[in-house]
Amino acid sequence: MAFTRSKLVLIAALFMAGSVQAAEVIDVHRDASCGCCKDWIKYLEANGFEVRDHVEQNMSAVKTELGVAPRLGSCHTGVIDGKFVEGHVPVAQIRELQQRDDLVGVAAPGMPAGSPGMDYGQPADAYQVIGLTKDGKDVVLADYPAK
Ligand SMILES: [Cu+2]
Repeated sequence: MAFTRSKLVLIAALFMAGSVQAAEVIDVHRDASCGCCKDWIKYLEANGFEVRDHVEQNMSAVKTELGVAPRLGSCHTGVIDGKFVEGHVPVAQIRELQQRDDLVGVAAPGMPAGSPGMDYGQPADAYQVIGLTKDGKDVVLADYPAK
């Protein structure tokens, strides 16, 4: 009896550990008509995220509420672990954001061609991925060259 119960607990623990890994949730706020926003969502899903999609009437109000500095603005705004992910940010910098306590958000300002969800086979723009610190400073997390 005791053996059976501990076995069940072990199985439950393994199952929960597996499902936590498989379903890392990110909220994404976007305009209804935004095509590249949907392509970024597909990119996240292909990388193992569970996306909660929120169609918004007023994205600029959403960005203000989430603390996205206007200079960092793009189309959609994601939220993970209570921090913002603005625009077409690659997964590597979403991971870095999650690991850094000094950052409140990360952004790929504008809509750079060649960034995830903006890659339609055209020449890629050079772009930077910027972290926003708790005290309001921009730090460059990545520098992608033009291609
Ligand atoms: Cu976009």
